[in-house]
Amino acid sequence: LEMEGDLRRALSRNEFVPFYQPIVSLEDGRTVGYEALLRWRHPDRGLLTPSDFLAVAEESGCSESIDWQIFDQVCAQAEALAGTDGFVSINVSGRHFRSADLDRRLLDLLEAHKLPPRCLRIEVTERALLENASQVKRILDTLRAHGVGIALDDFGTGYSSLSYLHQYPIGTLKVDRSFITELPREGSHSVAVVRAIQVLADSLQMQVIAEGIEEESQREALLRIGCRYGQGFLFAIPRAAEVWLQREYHFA
Ligand code: G
Ligand code: G
Ligand code: MN
Ligand code: NA
Repeated sequence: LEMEGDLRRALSRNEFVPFYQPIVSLEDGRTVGYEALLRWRHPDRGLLTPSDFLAVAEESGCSESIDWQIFDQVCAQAEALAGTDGFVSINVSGRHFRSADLDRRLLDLLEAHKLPPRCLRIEVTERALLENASQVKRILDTLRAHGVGIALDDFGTGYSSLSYLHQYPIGTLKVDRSFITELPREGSHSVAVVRAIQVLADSLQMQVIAEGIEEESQREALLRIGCRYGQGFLFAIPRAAEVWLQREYHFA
């Protein structure tokens, strides 16, 4: 309850900011895009991550306001970060899809910032796709038709009914970090799962991004499987926009 008051105060003081984690080409370390990740610059407690406050924010009904504060800042920064052919992705939780006008609100925000839609990608979880499926599909179809990219987040962790994938305008599968962790062990369950996801994505002409890459051996295992993109502490932790705008990084 005390935190709830803090959250409202933080909203009014714009203490919620997006940090950005580079998404890189696994072959040469070139940055191809960024994932925006919510952070709270708390005046006393320092930099907080979603696990420190998101549950309370959701219970108290202010998580959507926090997200819109993030989306607004991302739309202001995304064109500079994206450059000529990159993108910035935002995490859009299932709750937002309960609003029938989510597509309109996001498109209005792009318009307000004069952000080219190709610069923006939205990450949706499998769970969000399955709740309220017809409304989610309509919203995603509209966004896609305007040029916004759609990625399926935490892929492989639950709900994977492969049959529904082609019904949505999904361009990217993000392989959940739990599969990357035990990747280097040849013959492991995870190698089989990631290989299967890659084959599926290739046949549906989707891009695959591996999440949570921490070791060089994982990068190598992914390249052997044919996965070309990833993100993780091996390359870079999430940092403020200014850091990435100062110079171009190559994480080879
Ligand atoms: O580093 P990390 O702790 O940033 O993120 C933890 C979780 O918070 C992830 O599951 C991620 O999807 C979620 N998350 C990151 N950014 C946002 C955001 O802007 N809004 C919401 N609702 N969740 C986010
Ligand atoms: O659920 P989602 O995929 O949106 O959240 C991404 C989360 O993964 C964020 O919390 C981010 O900080 C975290 N993350 C990014 N790279 C790594 C990594 O290499 N290792 C671990 N353990 N977490 C990571
Ligand atoms: Mn994500
Ligand atoms: Na994820």
